[in-house]
Amino acid sequence: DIGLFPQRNNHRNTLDLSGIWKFKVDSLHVGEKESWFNGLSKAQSIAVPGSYNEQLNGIRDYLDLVWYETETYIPKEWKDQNIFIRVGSAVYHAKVWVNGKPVGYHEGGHLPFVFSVNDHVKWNEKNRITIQIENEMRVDRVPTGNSNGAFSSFPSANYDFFPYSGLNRPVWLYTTPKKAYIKDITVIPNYQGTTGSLDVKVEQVGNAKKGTVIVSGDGKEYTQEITFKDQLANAKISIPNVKLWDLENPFLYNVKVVLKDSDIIDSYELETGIRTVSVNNKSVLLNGKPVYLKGFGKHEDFPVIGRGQTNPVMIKDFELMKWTGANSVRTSHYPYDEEFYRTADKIGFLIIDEIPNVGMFFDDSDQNIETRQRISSNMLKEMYTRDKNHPSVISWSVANEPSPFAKFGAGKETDKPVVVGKQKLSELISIIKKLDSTRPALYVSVMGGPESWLGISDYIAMNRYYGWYTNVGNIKEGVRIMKEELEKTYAKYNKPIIITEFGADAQAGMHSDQPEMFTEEYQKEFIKQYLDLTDSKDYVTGMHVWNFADFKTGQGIIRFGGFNYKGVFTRDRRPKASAHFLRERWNDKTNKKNY
Ligand code: E9O
Repeated sequence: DIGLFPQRNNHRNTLDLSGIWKFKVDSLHVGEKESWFNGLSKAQSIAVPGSYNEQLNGIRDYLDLVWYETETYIPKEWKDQNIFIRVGSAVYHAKVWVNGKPVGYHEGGHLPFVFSVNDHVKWNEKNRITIQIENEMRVDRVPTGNSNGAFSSFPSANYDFFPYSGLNRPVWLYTTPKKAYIKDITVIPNYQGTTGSLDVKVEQVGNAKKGTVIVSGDGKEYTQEITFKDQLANAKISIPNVKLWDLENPFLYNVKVVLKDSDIIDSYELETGIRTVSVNNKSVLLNGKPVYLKGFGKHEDFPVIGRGQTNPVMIKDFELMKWTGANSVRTSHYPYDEEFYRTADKIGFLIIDEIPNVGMFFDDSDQNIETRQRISSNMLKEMYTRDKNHPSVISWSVANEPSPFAKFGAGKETDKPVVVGKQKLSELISIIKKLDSTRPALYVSVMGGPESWLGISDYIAMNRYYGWYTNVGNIKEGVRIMKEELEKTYAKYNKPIIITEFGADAQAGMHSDQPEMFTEEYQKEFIKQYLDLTDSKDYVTGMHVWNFADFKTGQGIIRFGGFNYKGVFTRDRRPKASAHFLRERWNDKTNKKNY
């Protein structure tokens, strides 16, 4: 379960457990036998949120069992409330105990999970919260590790970003009313002419008869009474002279849901925008108008903190993206912290939201393929539930760079991994589209992968590096091949195309008169020539540079110092030449792509 984002109001309360926790490595797997959930002895101190890898000495590459513990009093005012624990993200597998009693477990990083703890809390004394986590690199996980795949690295993963582990996001306790409470709210925006509408679906736990939905924000209030049947109720709110959510004016409406019998039992508020997203044969459309997606693939990545939630860095990254003239971002390669989406809603930024399904392959045992598929579809449901009400989210990505084979390659149309892969990816796309008919869905393709897969996306997403990983050192030849592939793909599918990754490593401060690999000049030239090419193609609906900033990788021979240097900013967010170049290019109003 995910639950609505914790909220404090007259009927609900929250307690953010961020701070210094106890921490202990359990490399011998004795913790459960020795009942470490009854109290960690000889523990170290560690900050939550934050990846553990770089906080403490000697455990950078340690991905096996670890234990976290904190203690807290629970306010006596919470006595007649439901109490839940919510973990923002635990990478990868987590088990939770409260006062020594198991309350649940969860598989998969980067998505929140919630357990009821009503039966286990104590009053007038401290409550012990224990979380056991492990992040082993295994082939039956998403993303996969130890697959003997294309990336030869240590730790051995089928992707390059460092497998930062632990409690990367805050842990909360929160309450809801006992009698009945709002479990979920789904808001579907639309408009006709100048009249906006919000379809509000409310799900409760309990037996409240009635409720109210109140929409406000433009100085007026639109109210509708709702009646529950089987714990579900619907409102359809009509808003005259609607203020649409768009990039220039990301207008947000406040949606308040109230649950009541004779008295008010519960309430919950969220902010959302009214906008539509669609696709024609050339563009992604926001409110019916083509939008050219300028931006980046990113990572949640910062020295020492690792993948830990850091709001100052998150805000800074949006500032820098805006500084370059970008309007969009893909949450490569996992859903980001929830504050990221709340900020994008407010500032008017577009998000392609991606599950942690990176480097998937299909030349494996049926059992592993099925296991990973089950985990991926769960992740899709969890991401949808968490992020569905954000106007900033314009598309769902079900996978990054899946390949029929662990070692890349397209294979033949009839090869089993090609057939099975296409079927599994199509299934993921149909799962998310069944949940959400209001947003396009796609998977992000790797260069050299099967052409026959490309058409399953609503718009085609390509990661391409001709002139870097192939045609090494030869940008001109790389761009020629890129051109050929673009033209061929569009002719075949007649769907808009976004290049979701293109870029080159550059060591900040390394220069050459003629562009040469790893210099700032080469990176800039690579990006420039790709943009020059795609500016002339009206069906290219977006260009996302890989990457926004340099980021930590595992160790490998193409990762000097343990980093991927494809950032247009350094890891400490200083611009390289290409960041300045993009700023000029993407702010140039005479360029017809900058609509
Ligand atoms: C995924 C991203 O997370 N795409 C990779 C990025 C990279 O820089 C990585 O950081 O390595 C590029 C994949 C390129 C695959 C090349 C295959 C060549 C076969 C023809």
